[in-house]
Amino acid sequence: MRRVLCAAGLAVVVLALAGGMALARSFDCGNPANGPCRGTNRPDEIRGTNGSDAIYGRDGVDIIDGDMAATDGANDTIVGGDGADEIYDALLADDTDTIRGGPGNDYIDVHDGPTGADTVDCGPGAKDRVYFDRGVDQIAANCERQFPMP
Ligand SMILES: [Ca+2]
Ligand SMILES: [Ca+2]
Ligand SMILES: [Ca+2]
Ligand SMILES: [Ca+2]
Repeated sequence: MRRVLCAAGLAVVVLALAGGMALARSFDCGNPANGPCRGTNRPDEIRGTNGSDAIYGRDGVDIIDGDMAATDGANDTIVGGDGADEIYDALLADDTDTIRGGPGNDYIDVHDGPTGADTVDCGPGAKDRVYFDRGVDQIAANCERQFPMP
């Protein structure tokens, strides 16, 4: 009996290790008309569509790209959630995007052209970085490292 319990305990440990080492989930968002595009509580790689996406990375260090094409022109809302996320909405789209980094030191890029005033709120974090269009995009003071681009 003792040996059986021991084997069961080992199996639980192996499963827990496998779960912790799971790779990031990588996926494309579906039709935005079907509702928001949500990641998992682990690291995700999420790609938006040519339409107007609402993307939530949730927990984990996520990589999120709101645009698929340089001629997008649709307005995205992206929320990184917890974790040091990388958020891109910068494919020369000239659209008006709303980005919220959430907790963690996020990297946010909304440098996409002279029209379309993007709004960025980096949320908690001591070293949030944002690259943006100088004099066009609205960047909150909680983005500690601001890089205005010409
Ligand atoms: Ca996630
Ligand atoms: Ca996240
Ligand atoms: Ca911009
Ligand atoms: Ca942040």
